[in-house]
Amino acid sequence: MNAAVPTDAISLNAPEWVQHAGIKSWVAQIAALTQPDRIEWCDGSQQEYDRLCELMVQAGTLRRLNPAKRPNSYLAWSDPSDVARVEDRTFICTESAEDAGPTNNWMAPAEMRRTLNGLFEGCMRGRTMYVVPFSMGPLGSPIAQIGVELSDSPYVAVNMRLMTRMGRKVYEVLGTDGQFVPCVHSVGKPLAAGQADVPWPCNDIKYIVHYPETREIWSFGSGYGGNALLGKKCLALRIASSMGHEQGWLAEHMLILGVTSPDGRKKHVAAAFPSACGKTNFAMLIPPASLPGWKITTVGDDIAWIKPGKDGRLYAINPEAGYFGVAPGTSEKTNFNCMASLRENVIFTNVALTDDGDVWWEGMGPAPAHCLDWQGKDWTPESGRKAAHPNARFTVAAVQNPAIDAAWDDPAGVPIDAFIFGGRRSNTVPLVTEARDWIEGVYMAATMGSETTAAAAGQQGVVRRDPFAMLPFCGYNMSDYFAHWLKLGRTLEGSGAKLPRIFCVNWFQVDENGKFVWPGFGENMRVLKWMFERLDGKAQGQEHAFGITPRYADLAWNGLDFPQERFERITRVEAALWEQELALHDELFEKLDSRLPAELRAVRQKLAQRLAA
Ligand code: O2Y
Ligand code: MN
Repeated sequence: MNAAVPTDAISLNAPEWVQHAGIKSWVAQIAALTQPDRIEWCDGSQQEYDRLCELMVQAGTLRRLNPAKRPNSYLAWSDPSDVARVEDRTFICTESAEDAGPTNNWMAPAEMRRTLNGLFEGCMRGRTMYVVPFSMGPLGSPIAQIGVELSDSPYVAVNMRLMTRMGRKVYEVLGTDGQFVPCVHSVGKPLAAGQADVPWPCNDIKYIVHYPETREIWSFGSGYGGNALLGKKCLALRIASSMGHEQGWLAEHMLILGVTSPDGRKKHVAAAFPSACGKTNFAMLIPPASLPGWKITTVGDDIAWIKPGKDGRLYAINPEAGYFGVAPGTSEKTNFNCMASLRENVIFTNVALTDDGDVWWEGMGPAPAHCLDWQGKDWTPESGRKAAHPNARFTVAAVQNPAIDAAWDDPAGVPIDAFIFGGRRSNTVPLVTEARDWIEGVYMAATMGSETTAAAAGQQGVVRRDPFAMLPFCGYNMSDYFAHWLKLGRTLEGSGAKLPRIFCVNWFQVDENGKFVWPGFGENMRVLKWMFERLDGKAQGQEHAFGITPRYADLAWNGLDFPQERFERITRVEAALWEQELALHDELFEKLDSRLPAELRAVRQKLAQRLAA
């Protein structure tokens, strides 16, 4: 980190280890527009991290947690208006609106640039601009991409160090002219001379903007999560999905798991779930003791970049290096490995602060008699409100996960044997279904949906279609995205490669009392075991209109009292419900009509015929 620069003439003051002329001139150009008081070139060191955290403690942005309880950890409370990703303020700016597609907010690039130029002009006054170089994926991996984020938020700089491979070594990979994705971020709250700052600066006006054609990201007004840590949803999904479309690979909203059987054989699965479907729990699953010898290891918890290898198989890397997970609901019972990851070196955002200087959230364990809630207000169990914000988060380095996969950082990635797609559905969708072929699997993923959590209370929630769990994250036309998946399948199959199998799961069917029927969590290993054995050609299943589902006898039940009648309830395909479901698929297809691949319409017709039969 280099020294302060005079405010009257913004000096670049680039350190000698930055030899990339393109980055230097871009930084100078953005500094001229945004007019920060100083520029700091982040080196990614521990000293820099500690210094920035201390700076934020002094500013009131972070609180240091009790080191005896939670060593080297901090708590941030955001502005109450800045607590989540803002999908309605997220834009894909392509020259043609049709290339962004009907599921994205679109604006013409020139018009958006005019708007943003106005907003960014002078927006960093009184602040420091941090230059944050990062690699998405192992440094130097042929699958990795490099980004540089310019941000006036030190919270962003320290979170990026946990979430990505960040710092000086990135410039070694870039050399003097390597390619990078420029990312510009401002909290949008300039300070006049002498004006006091607030703990969490942000702006009511928010724009999260992507230009896939020129591969740029601009974000204004929010300091939170996916709006501000631009390597994650913005680069690793929206921009990368568009790159993958052009170049023949996939950027997916998927966790990646290693599954090892008792005889030591290992397979890898990538799984897509919309938010609030227990993705982190699945990524860190601990098999029940009654299934001895089975082991799950985590390659990634949220995003997968997947490329065909020379052998025709698909190889996946986790482009991230940390987890930005939801805290509420996480406990040693629901996710032991996650809680173990959070013992030290964590940044918590919007959880409650206990009287002994530790953190607490709903679902973590017994409530404290008193604490400060996520807005700093006194809280007791009688308060009648949540102590932690429902979207409260932790940021932690992936290496702290005791179940991290040995190959999680392998530049070559891991070979994918199966894809899993899941949603939260109180009825209709069986516990697990295997697609009969790639096209049917793409149809399952394209039509997946998730209900609002009201379903857990016994009512049918509203189903929101979330194709491939990518609805908020696809950087181009969703119909083109389906076509890209279909084309990839054709190409790989044409080359004689064995395609990964595709499965659809639903852990969330409820009974007449609104209670979940399936126990979930570690017991999901029983479903994974069936998939593993299907891949080996060993397990059986029963074909129905939608695909292939295990019968009761096809799953292992040792150690779990789960009566056959309950199993049948969550695996049957009810024609009446499926007719309604198909009508909902039609609504999605109508929306995506103009470029929707014909193959998907054909699967829909076949499904209807099978139901009628
Ligand atoms: O609310 C946010 O800004 C974070 S959203 C998020 C964070 C980590 C992993 N997944 C998600 C998501 O919305 O899918
Ligand atoms: Mn996610």
